[in-house]
Amino acid sequence: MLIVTKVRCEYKENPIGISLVAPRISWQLLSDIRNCIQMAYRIQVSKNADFHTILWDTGTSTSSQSIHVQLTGLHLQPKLRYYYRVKVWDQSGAESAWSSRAFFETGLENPQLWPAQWICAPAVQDMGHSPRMRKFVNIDKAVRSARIYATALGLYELHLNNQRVGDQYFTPGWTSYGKRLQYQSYEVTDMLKKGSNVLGALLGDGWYKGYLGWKNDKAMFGTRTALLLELYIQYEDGTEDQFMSGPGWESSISAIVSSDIYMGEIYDARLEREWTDSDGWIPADIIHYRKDIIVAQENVPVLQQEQLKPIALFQTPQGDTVLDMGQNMVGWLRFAIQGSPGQKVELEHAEILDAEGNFYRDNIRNAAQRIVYTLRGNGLEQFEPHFTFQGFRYVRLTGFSDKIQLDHFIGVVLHSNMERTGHFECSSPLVNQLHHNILWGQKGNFLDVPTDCPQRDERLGWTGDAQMFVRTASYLMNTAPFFTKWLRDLKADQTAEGGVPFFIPNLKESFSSGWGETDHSSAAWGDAATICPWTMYEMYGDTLLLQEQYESMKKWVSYIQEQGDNPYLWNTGFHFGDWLALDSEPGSYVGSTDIAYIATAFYAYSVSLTQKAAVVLGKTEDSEQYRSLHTKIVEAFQNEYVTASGDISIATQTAQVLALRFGLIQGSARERAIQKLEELLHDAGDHLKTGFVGTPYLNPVLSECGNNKLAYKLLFQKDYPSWLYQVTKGATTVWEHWDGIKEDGSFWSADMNSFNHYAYGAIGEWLYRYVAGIGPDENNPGFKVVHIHPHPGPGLEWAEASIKSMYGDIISSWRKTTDHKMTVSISVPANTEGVVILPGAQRTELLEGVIPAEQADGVKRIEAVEQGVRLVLGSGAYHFVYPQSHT
Ligand code: RAM
Repeated sequence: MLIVTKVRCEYKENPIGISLVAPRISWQLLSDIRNCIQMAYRIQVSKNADFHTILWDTGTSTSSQSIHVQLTGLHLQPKLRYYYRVKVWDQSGAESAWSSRAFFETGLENPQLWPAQWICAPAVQDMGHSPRMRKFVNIDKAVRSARIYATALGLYELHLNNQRVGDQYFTPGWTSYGKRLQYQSYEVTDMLKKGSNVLGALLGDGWYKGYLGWKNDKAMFGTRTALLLELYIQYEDGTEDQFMSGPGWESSISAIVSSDIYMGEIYDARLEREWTDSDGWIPADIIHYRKDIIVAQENVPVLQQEQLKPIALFQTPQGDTVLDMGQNMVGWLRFAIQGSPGQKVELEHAEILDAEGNFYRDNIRNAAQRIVYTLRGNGLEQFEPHFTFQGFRYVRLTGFSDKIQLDHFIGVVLHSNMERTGHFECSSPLVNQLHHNILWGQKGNFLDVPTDCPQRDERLGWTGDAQMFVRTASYLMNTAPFFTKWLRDLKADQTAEGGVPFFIPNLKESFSSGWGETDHSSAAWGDAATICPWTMYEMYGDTLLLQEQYESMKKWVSYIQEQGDNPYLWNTGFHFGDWLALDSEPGSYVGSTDIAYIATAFYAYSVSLTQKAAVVLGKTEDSEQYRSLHTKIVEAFQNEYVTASGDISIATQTAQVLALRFGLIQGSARERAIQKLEELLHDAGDHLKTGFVGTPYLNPVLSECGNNKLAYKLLFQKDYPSWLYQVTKGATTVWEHWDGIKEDGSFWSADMNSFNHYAYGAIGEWLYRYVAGIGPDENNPGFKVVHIHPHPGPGLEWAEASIKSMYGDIISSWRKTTDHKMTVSISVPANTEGVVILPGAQRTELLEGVIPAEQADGVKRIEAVEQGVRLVLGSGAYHFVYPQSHT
């Protein structure tokens, strides 16, 4: 059986409102035979769901390509639904049936020329309330189809005939608002009725106008919220109608007294009114604001993803009533309550309790994270906020009656709707908890923008953090649309010289972070410009994104080249260094690894990635230039930092790790660095001292350089500093500091102590890529070739991981059995090839199932290598067994 499944358009299932750029189609093959390779595909596109008339047909196209097939031949019309289906042939000649029908729908022809007008409600805004905007729409014919296209300055929530439109939150999303603004598309056919319809929108301040940054600043992007909307209707009789924001719209106050991302929401339910209510409406103001920056939605939307029940309600020693969600989460609390009209309840959110068990929110700084709700008082009422989110595990309740019912509270988890792709489990419950914490770090911090943390008055798209975590994130979830949008913002926000702001989207020019002179371009932070697109390329085979970002990558490296007098060293300017490393004086933010060393190492790395991108994109001249630039940087690096005896002159763990990971030293210098790293770790009692920059690469370097056992040792340390230290302290997400809670129970200073900061969660990549052993192939990206090389080590009896790749599910699972055998189960998706290393195996003793591996169906090559046996496998599921030797 050959089946085509998971047919997607631009990574998405049946997207609506895509831009008019020819979309890319991807699919997966399922086959019950091993070694299945696609020989040909055929795609048909039709305007009809039954494919009655075919608009476009590729015919039988001889190709093994099954991801990102771009429909370049198709001339797209706006506002139109296109159905498509795929069939394939494999190398045995088998032909699949057509895939199930999928569709994509185009959005506006030219959103920059949107005929609708921006409307706003200045009087309501002056009162601080979230405005309501509305318009009555009369319909006297049968509707065949209806869409709303909408965006806002600020945030918006649409309502049609008293029902919320769509399931997305925090629309239009956070982009570099001055330069790019997304619009969303909604199918509303079934929400309309004959006669009078009321179309409404709530507006919130959001990132655009609310508090942002840690300096109590507001209105980073603008001072007024506004709406831009078009309702587009096609009637059964073939005629069309459009209703635009503009004249005829009205505004009034809503029950949202104030709403702010950091501060929370104040809501007075007594002010709730029907959308059809006749009181207090005044004409909306029409304003002029640019439209040339409007683009179709790029990212996956933020949705409600999960619901958590609180695990306890308790009184603190100080007498506070506190709910415990059992998980540091991001979203909000939905609650039901009954009481008297005008009764006020308050919910404050915090991540942690202090050593005495009291509610502790000092580390949240100025982000109030407070919900104040005034009751209507007519029976059971339910509330959840609109334009704010909280990062919390504990909620302090005030004003509730004595009889609080736990089941009246639900934790609603919100984040970008990325497909969960990675699963990992092993024989250590503590490591499994660490994996859980990493995953929750991603859930909490991938709310439209990759943020450093989701709770205090920061929540910014720090480039360094994103760069450190992007590989792990892309194992755990499909991050391609998420990073596509963010990288476009990075590109848009890059300075004319190519500098990269500390966070993306950048804040207004007058905002000064206080770090450095320029607020942009720290090494290891700005390198997000090269590392993130390259990671997307490796993990998803996204050449188009690489092409799109290529200029930005080039600009970043040429920015570096222009710094200082020596074009091959980066030894000028401000850098965050090995942020929060433990090898300088206690309490310092910056580790002791020389910042120019780090900067030059990343410079070399970014140039090497840009060079690789040039090769992929066929830019031969560029590639040659970057190759020679890279050689010169490496030379300069060695001259500057490698002593005559072959040692790296900077004797820190991070210094060794970077040189090894980025291939900056060879031969005996490399051997010495491996040795030195081991020594430095031993000197620290087999503990790490690395910060944000060194940590992500530490364990991969150890496993790569023949020191896998030491990597395991570090993993299994439970005392400070280590990954499991925080796990044993009860962490449910990853901490910003190795000692967020110190051994004596006290906290790192409150001014910067997040308990949900994913940077150190970058160890996740090591769990997938080394422990379980699943890695991409940069020459055959998107897992077209799957590398599987498990690295068993002391302390684990078994480990297994799976990844839903673009081609299908990859599995690697190993187990040491009690009778001293090693079993390794592997799954290689159809239309890909596996390159497998079975550590410690002997070719002659290796079985696949019960037969010698050499004879097994699907095994294309088998050879003895230093680490064990190397196999090249066709697709399929395999089960290898061999005697455990030195594993
Ligand atoms: C902190 C952020 C972030 C880090 C920067 C340098 O404020 O939380 O994690 O990248 O500093």
